Amino acid sequence: MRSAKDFFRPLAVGAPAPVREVPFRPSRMIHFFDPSNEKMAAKVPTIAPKVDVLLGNLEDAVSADRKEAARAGLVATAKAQDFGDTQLWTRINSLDSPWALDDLLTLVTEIGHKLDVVMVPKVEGAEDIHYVDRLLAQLEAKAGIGRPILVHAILETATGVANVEEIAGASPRMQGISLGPADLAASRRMKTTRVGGGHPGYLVREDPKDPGMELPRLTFQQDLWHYTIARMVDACAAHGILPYYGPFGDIKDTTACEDQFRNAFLLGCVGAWSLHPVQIDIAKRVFSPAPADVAWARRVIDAMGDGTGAVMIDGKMQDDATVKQCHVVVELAEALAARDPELAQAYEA
Ligand code: 1VU
Ligand code: MG
Repeated sequence: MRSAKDFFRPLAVGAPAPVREVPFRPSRMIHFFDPSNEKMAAKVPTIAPKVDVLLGNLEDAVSADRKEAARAGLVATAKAQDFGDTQLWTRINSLDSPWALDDLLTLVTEIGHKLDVVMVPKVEGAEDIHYVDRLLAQLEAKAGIGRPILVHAILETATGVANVEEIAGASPRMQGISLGPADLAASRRMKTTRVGGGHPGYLVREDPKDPGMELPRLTFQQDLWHYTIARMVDACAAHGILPYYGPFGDIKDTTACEDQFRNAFLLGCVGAWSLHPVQIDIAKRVFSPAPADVAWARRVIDAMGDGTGAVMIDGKMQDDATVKQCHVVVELAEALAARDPELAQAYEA
């Protein structure tokens, strides 16, 4: 293991110095598109200004015979488009595939100066991040890239979940982690066939009201993903990186998508993936704090003065701990407002 003193040294001669803190840039929705799909790629100029992150997906959902077309399509799209302050990410193929190495070689040398983050699927442990970390440093040096490309891991195997803390802290390049519920369900041998969301069979039933009478008993659907999201959020918070909910596959069920995204937001996630244009506004709505919550948080901060002691506001006790929660809400609102004039107005009203 390298010394802690070396953690912030570049891993290749001529590579940029690693970041010491993950820059917080709004990333409420990571919008996936398939660069080998001409119809989708043609929509990039209109979609890019509406999303915080645009991601050219090279992995699952791109068929094996389209992998090279997707890689070339992403290079062409990135070269043709000025993304303004929208981030450009890519999801490379998994490290056990024959495509991952060429994905990195091509993308970093051709469009590395425009790429903000490389999302790595099926990460199982720190060794996967170390492999990508060293390669990125070599390629950044070769291509003369002046700032480090960050790395985002998808948590989608049981082994990855077991090692989530070491993954989160594996490199100063680590930007964040997304939950990948579909691959994770398969890896765990869960009996679902969905992409995220609940399942009607995963429930708790109320006790019999009157044993022997067979009166109907209420049931409550439970959240299949609570444990993993909470674990991922803790690992990310402990290492100063950002947690995300991943994909919600029932595109037509916009209500359940919003619920899933909101659960993740409330638990600490900063964004989710949008797989279809209809999910962009859902993520934007959910991952931006409500104006009423921002106004309340500001009221608490004002009333708390130096942030210590206890006061009562509208019958609710406020103290050093509630004011910290309010700072989380206000800091997020201010970061989002700096990028989104509509939100800036809503938060000032
Ligand atoms: O109106 P038009 O025909 O011109 O365009 C369609 C369609 O092309 C377009 N569209 C998109 N544009 C940009 N980005 C997208 N992600 C996107 N999705 C669709 O919108 C118009 C309306 O589309 P539609 O409602 O007719 O939907 P389709 O049947 O065309 O496409 C639906 C799917 C789900 C297949 C499509 O949205 C898609 O492929 N999305 C991305 C899927 C993906 O990236 N999956 C991998 C991440 S999830 C994972 O790894 C674990 C499960
Ligand atoms: Mg996956």
